[in-house]
Amino acid sequence: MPAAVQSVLETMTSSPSFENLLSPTAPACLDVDAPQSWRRIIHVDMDAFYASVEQHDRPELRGQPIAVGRNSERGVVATASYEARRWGVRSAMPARRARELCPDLIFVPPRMERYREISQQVHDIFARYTDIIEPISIDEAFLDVTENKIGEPLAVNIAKAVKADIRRELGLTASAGVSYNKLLAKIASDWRKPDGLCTIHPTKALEFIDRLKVEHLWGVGPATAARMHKMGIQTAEQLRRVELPEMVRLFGKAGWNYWRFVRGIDDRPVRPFRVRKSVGCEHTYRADIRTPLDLERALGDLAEELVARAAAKTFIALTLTLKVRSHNFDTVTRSKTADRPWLDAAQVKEGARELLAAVGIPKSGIRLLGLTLSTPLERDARQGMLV
Ligand code: TTP
Ligand code: MG
Ligand code: MG
Repeated sequence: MPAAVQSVLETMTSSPSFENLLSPTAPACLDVDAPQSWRRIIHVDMDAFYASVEQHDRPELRGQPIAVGRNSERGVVATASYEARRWGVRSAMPARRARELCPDLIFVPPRMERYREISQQVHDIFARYTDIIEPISIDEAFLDVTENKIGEPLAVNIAKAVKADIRRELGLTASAGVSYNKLLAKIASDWRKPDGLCTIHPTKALEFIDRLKVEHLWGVGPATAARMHKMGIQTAEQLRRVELPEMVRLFGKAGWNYWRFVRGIDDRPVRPFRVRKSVGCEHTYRADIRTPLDLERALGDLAEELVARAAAKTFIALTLTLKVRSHNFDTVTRSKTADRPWLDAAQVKEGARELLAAVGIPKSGIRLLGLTLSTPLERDARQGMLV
């Protein structure tokens, strides 16, 4: 990091008065057209996520250069521990190249289910502080804590509390960025990794932005960055000198965003995605179920209903739970987690039959049957995998 940027950051993060400026009455110096009330946004991203989970679960891997991925000819590194990064090992690198860079590299096969489980636990920690949580991937999310559940006015204190909970309860580290918009919170979380906490003060935002390289800006990929470099533009400050009509002419709609970003303006809201944990249905029968034929029919109907409800909510999950209440009100549940999701009624019915066989059919008759799906696949996981 250039010394100048470092010094700006030091000033920002050590400024005790910063958080008090995050108030609706703070001067709206950044958006001249639409004065904004400062929001308090935190971006949290887990450090070397898959690798850290492996090192946590397997103490013998701690302090070692590890790569999560398959050590095969066509294998690719999903992520590397910070020890391996010192050797230049990076995400998306072919395993063969990683082995060349770091001959002692230890490859660990991925365990997606475990990472999803931890991801959910991290999410549960966020939810102690706010319901406005926008998951971005398996290991990161935005939190809007302008209003929060613990009535804490200082966003940085919430970021500290989240990091401390993650460390204490999960034995993992996360980095957090705090600012008044998503763009800056995201850049800030990346700034001091691992175990970082960086705050970007609204009144220092432009000073901070000026020193960013254009590739740090949201939406500027390698191709756009290369175009900007050709035009002699390396930093956000240089990009700020390009007038709006020219920016739009050059980069279309994205140009409008760049024009705003380099002025510290980003009013995209944190869009909460309520994580549904289960979908279920149950039925109390007017007459107790006593015959195998009635039981077959009841299970079939319930399975159909469950699949339809889950489909309506676009809910996809791995665990099926059966609930059985007998005539004399004894209630038993049994679950089964499959390695592929429960998607069709025949499959659900078959699973329910197996669970019922494990529970045993109550001799007094069945008063109630219920089926529930849980252990959801996360959003991105369903589009090919969260990451
Ligand atoms: P990142 O948050 O990008 O990376 P990271 O958590 O491993 O490391 P950092 O400390 O820099 O945040 O991605 C989260 C997880 O997503 C990562 O642990 C593994 C997975 N992943 C891939 O499988 N392939 C990829 O190309 C990347 C970038 C990530
Ligand atoms: Mg990460
Ligand atoms: Mg991430």
